Amino acid sequence: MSIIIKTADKSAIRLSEITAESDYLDRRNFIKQTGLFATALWAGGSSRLASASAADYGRDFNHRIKTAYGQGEELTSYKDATTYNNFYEFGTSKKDPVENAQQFVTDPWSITVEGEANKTGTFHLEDILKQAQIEERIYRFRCVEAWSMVVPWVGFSLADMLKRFEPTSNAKYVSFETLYDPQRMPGQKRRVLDWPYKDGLRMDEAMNPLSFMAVGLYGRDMPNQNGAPIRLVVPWKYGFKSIKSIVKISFTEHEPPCTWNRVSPREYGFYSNVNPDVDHPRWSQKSERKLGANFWDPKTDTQLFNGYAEQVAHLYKDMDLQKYF
Ligand SMILES: Nc1nc2c(c(=O)[nH]1)N[C@H]1C(S)=C(S)[C@@H](COP(=O)(O)O)O[C@H]1N2
Ligand SMILES: [Mo]
Repeated sequence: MSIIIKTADKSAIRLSEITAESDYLDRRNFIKQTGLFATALWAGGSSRLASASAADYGRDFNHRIKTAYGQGEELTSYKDATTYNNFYEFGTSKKDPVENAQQFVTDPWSITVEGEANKTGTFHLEDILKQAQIEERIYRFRCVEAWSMVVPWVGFSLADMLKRFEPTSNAKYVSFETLYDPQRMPGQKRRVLDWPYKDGLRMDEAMNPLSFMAVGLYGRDMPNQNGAPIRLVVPWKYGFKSIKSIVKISFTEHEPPCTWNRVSPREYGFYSNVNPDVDHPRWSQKSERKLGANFWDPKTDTQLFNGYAEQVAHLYKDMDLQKYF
């Protein structure tokens, strides 16, 4: 049994060992059988990961902090979350990224920070990681295409990282860019999107405690097809806001250009908060299909802000959600 440390703010526990995928499954069954979501109960397990990928990469997620986020959620299987992907840099069909991204080399990796901040420059990912408090957060994730999943992400608070760059008072937005390198990202040889992929947030959205920089999932290094080595995860917004393989962060005074918003502003708003009452012009957003569900299973109701209203509704209290969608 591992040592359990409870912290005051979010009843976090420190795992002394990597939890293998099988442990997640056990845990899920355990939760199902007992109906208990209590933190301490699922911290155990002594198995090691069969794959040494995290270690190969020089990463150590053994000491990631377990958080209370998503307790009681039924996790999507590792297989579904890593074989059904949107990552147009590696092809436009759901099966393309897992097939085409395997040779993608993400070490070394650096991120350039520019714009309205005191500490701009280019930073090695490993240095950013050294300063980060690595956590695990189980989040729901809802794609604008009306499928969804539940994933245990490994990473750190976006706000904690952004604060270190000391944004100035002019920084009203923050934007992110994916790598542009058609040799390494073969999907970029075709102009299916205006590369590089870009997306951004209002500063107060970025500083919300839910906003997360993910470097792994299921206790493992981020698979290439899921956005290695580092991606954004904004769980109350449609999935396309959660930009992958980030190489640039810019602090700006004005709303930054976002790839899908530029493709079709009436279909993909800048905000793109999950909202069952604002349909996509071509389909309903009232319900979603969970990855791994059978085709005969009933659809799941979509929740306002993907179920995170308590944490984020205040950000939009003076806004018309139909207009600023
Ligand atoms: N750079 C980049 N980031 C991206 C995408 C993309 O095509 N390119 N697709 C987005 C979309 S539409 C979704 S739903 C999620 C999918 O993440 P996943 O493959 O980990 O499920 O990534 C988002 N981030
Ligand atoms: Mo998506």
